[in-house]
Amino acid sequence: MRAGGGGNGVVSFRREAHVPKGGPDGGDGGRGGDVEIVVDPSLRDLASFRRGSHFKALRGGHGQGANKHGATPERLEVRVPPGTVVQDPERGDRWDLTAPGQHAVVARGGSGGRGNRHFATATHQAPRFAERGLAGEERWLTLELKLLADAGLVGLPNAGKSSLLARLTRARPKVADYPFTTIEPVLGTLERDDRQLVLADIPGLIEGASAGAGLGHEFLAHVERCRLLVHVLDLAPLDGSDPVENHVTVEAELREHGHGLADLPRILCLSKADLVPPGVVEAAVSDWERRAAVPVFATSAATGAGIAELRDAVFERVPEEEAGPEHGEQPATHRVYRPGEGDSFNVERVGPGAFRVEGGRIDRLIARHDIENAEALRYVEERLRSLGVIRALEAAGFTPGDDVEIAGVVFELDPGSPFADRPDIRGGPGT
Ligand SMILES: Nc1nc2c(ncn2[C@@H]2O[C@H](COP(=O)(O)OP(=O)(O)OP(=O)(O)O)[C@@H](O)[C@H]2O)c(=O)[nH]1
Ligand SMILES: [Mg+2]
Repeated sequence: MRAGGGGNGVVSFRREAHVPKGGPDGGDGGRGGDVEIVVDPSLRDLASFRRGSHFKALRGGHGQGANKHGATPERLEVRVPPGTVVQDPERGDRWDLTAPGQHAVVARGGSGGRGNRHFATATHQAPRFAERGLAGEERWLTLELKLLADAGLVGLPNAGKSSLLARLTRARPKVADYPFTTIEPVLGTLERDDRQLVLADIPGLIEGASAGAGLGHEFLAHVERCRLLVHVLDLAPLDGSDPVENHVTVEAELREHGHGLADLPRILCLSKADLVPPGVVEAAVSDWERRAAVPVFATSAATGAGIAELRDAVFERVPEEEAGPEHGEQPATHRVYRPGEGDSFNVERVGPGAFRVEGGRIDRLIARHDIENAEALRYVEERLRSLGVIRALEAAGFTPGDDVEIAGVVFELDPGSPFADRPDIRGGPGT
């Protein structure tokens, strides 16, 4: 994400037929455009970011004569689906964007430079320099989509998860008698008179899913936000595998994945009950109640048996959400980063007759000015003096004419006697 740079201020003088010697009227540059991330509820995935991952806001317009300000462009909006977690791995910033319309400015436009009229003083009425605009903020961000589901269906491939989702909600996920039918998470809404819950069906988990095997790995992240997991266990797997071992496999993957999955409340759902004699189902339910120490339901997506009970249990077990600020307030919490904020600076001697000055404010001062321009350089020297930099340099052994490096620019600094011809500047630090 790159915000726009600020426009430059300009050098201009008034020219009118009846004004023989017009004063400076160079306008200021406009601010660069910000980059803002906005939650768009019509989006479902981050696929568009595969096509393009560079986002650049427009730069601010340059100032013009007759005190005309440069234009400030519109901010660049980058749209993401609800549930996107935006992170800056380098600076550690993190925005959790869950509600439609939530937004966060992730890169600030650079400020515009001031036009020459700002530098006119009583004795220096025709300044021939102006400030340059500052670069916009630039950063790489990681986007991760975590579904916003209240409850998640987890289990081995073919356990009957999608069939349950289709029974419980209006969602119509693909159902088939082979593993990995579901290759992308599917959401459905559980309806009750007073309440709705979102139920997620994720691809089947296999051993090693938490370490990347199968399709389960990247989807386990989707159930991190859930407040309840429904573990779907096939009572009579076609492949003849043992339900007890299958249960262990899935629970182990949830634990391995971390992120609190193992601690989420559980419901165990014994699926495909119609394929097993009723007496066996009853025995299995009480066995599992003892073994797993969680609520157990036997269901059949084919006949509908046990579905209403499962639905009620899900409603009962998903805690009511307390209306956090996250859902009412629109702006996402974010920290604004300003490059080099703070006025402090460091002076360091880097060799004989050579010094380096470091500090955000000092860097910006240099970035703003063309020090090839003698007038601009003199202005910079005055600012360095009033900010206390010259005094600090002198304390470090600097003598006029030595080389000074600031923000990668090396120049001969010769503040000389700057105030000899500038009686308007007096009394700054160091004088
Ligand atoms: N008889 C019967 N068959 C079922 C039932 N539930 C699911 N099935 C069958 O089991 C097979 C797998 O069902 P799915 O719902 O696709 O299973 P899944 O857990 O979503 O599978 P993956 O998406 O591959 O992980 C399909 O052939 C379903 O028709 C049930 O309650 N009774
Ligand atoms: Mg499925």
